[in-house]
Amino acid sequence: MKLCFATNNQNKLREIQALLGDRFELVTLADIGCTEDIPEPYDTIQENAKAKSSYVSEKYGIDCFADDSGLVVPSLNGEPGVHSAYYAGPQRSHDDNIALLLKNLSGVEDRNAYFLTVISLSLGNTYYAFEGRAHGKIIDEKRGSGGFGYDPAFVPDGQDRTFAEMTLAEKSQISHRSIAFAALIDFLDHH
Ligand code: ITT
Repeated sequence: MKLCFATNNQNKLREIQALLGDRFELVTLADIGCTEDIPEPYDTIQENAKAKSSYVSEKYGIDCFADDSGLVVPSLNGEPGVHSAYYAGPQRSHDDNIALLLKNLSGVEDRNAYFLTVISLSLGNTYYAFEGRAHGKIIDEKRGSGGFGYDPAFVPDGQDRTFAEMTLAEKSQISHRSIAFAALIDFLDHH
């Protein structure tokens, strides 16, 4: 089945490709000639995922799925949330974002956090949504060099290593993105 995965993020593409195997023929935004920035104007991860999939399916006439993710820290009123990629500014630096997160959490007792992934699937004229969450804690230092984003500061529940100290395969067994994509794949298998 041919589907567009609306992303330019190579980290995500690697993760999803590892999960999907060859069950689906994925084409990327570059493959369909979509080089413009897709607007993500909303205040929620859910709405932005849908905005991306609807933009691609309507403009390029192809079935498509788009994901949007973020780190939610309840003791920071849900921040960085929808702003995760550019929490510390438009330079979108993972190091700057983690530094700001650790600064904002210094002295804060409640270190609970979760990663949230929402996938919006546009199939024919219908939209479907799938969610995955990975709960854990933000530690007060960075550990590990794998992964991306906030991984070096996030220890998932039941683990003693950060996501950045795990291999891609280990992270993929428990990650928010894997859970959301498992739901997407299950849906597609039965559709
Ligand atoms: P797109 O171009 O595909 O939107 P992105 O980098 O904005 O790529 P996401 O929307 O999935 O990626 O995630 C937004 C931010 O949330 C991302 O830049 C990271 O800071 C953070 N994030 C998401 N998933 C993460 C993960 O698995 N590990 C660490 N940080 C993550």
